[in-house]
Amino acid sequence: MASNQPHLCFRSFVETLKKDNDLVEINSEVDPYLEVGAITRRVCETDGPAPLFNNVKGATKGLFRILGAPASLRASQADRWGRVARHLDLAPTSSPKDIINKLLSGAQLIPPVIVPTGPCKENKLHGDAVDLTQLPVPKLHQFDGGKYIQTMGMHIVRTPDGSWTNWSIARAMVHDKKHLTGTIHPGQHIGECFQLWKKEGRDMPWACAFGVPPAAIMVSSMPIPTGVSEADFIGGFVGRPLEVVKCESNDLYVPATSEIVLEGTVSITETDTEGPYTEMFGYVWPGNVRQAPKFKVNTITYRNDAILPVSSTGRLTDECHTMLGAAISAEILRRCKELELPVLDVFTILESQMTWAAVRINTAKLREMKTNSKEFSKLIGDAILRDRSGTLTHRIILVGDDIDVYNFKDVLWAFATRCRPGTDEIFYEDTIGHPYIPYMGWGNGHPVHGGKVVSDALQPSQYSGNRNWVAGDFEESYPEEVKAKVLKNWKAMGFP
Ligand SMILES: Cc1cc2nc3c(=O)[nH]c(=O)nc-3n(C[C@H](O)[C@H](O)[C@H](O)COP(=O)(O)O)c2cc1C
Ligand SMILES: [Mn+2]
Repeated sequence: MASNQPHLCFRSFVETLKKDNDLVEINSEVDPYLEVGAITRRVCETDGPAPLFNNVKGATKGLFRILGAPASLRASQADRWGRVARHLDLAPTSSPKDIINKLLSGAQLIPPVIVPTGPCKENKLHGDAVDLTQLPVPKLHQFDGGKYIQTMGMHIVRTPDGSWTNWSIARAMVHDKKHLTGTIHPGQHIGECFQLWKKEGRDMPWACAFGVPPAAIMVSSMPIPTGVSEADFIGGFVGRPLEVVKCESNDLYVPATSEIVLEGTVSITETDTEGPYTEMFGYVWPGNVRQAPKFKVNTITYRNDAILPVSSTGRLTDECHTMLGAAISAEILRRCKELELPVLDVFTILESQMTWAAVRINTAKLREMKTNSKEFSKLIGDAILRDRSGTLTHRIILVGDDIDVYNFKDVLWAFATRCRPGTDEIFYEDTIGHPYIPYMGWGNGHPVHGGKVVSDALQPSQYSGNRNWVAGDFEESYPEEVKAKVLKNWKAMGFP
């Protein structure tokens, strides 16, 4: 039977949050029309425990309860990233660095194993019983153009030749009884698969699984290389094959413990309206309706008392910032290591709404390279900003060994004081940019190209040899014996 460890089974993950005191069970009736979204949004903005809505207005036949903010942050500094860490079988006190390292720890790819059945097959709806408009799908924000069932589910598609199966997150809303409309960007892997089906002239078989193994949903937001199946990648770092079961209506496989599975096809010809949606950069553009492919749903299977995970995206801090941030940081780091660049750490800065990546340089290695600011900035910029790992990154900040990239105060200090605007920056206007960032899609320049920069916050002395300054802080501006004495007497002097 399917494994029920918390990182491999969403239901166990929910139980673990409860044990961690990181879950609020709401048993009174809550309206999926804006109320679920508003509660979840406020949880994100206050770093509150995850809300489990056990009594969603309109739910019938076990469809469905809702878990909001499944990978947002906790208020306590000690286990701030605990909810994310629980996705990966890590201690709740783990740091973002631990999370990134875990994502990169797989030594090999381990393909999934097919099991005969699993909890996701406990209930099955076919034919007329499939009516998406009858489900209590949340309308998450007031200016959203629809009810978004798909904010934290995993799209499952594969190439027509069956050689590559891609698992990824991309939003989709309910269109009518049997259809969703959802974003399929050409640069995303789901878009690449979609193009192959278009060439074949056949609709794309598709499934969307909700409440998948937490380790799987983390990687579904990770820009791993083209051609690598997320399932195999996940198997690699969890150290065992994931358990999957065959869909009822097509030849795709879904995680056996999934809470809810939609099965069907994506039309290669039909589109309809999608959006607007309140996005990860913290904005919605009312009236911004786009055309998007239609996803036909012909079968629904689900666990008893199913739970739909939901991300109420917007300003800090939700799953788009935590999960996607860790996933992108990991991929950029992997890319730098692959190219043997002298990079120690990478972190996409939450406070920049994930548009900046701080890259910490091993300055001893940098000096051996006998390079300079312009040359080195270009080397790093070309490696990241032109790669799929850096699609979302619009500013790279290069910092020295003395800066902790996980600490925004450190990064901003270096950026503000060591990077001379213009002189210490190189700009990219020919890369792919992210159109959802306001200065891109609704700004003064090209909406999709460029708008990227490498800001070098290394001092010239870090390239050439000797660090010639001392930081004006407690750590560096006092001798060891004075610091030791101050720390020893701290509480006795009356400081908390
Ligand atoms: C909560 C959440 C929502 C996301 N929504 C979208 C989306 O609507 N569209 C999109 O293209 N990517 C979205 N992403 C980012 C993709 O999942 C990410 O770029 C991933 O690498 C895509 O998979 P791929 O690498 O297989 O193409 C979202 C990520 C998260 C964590
Ligand atoms: Mn992929």
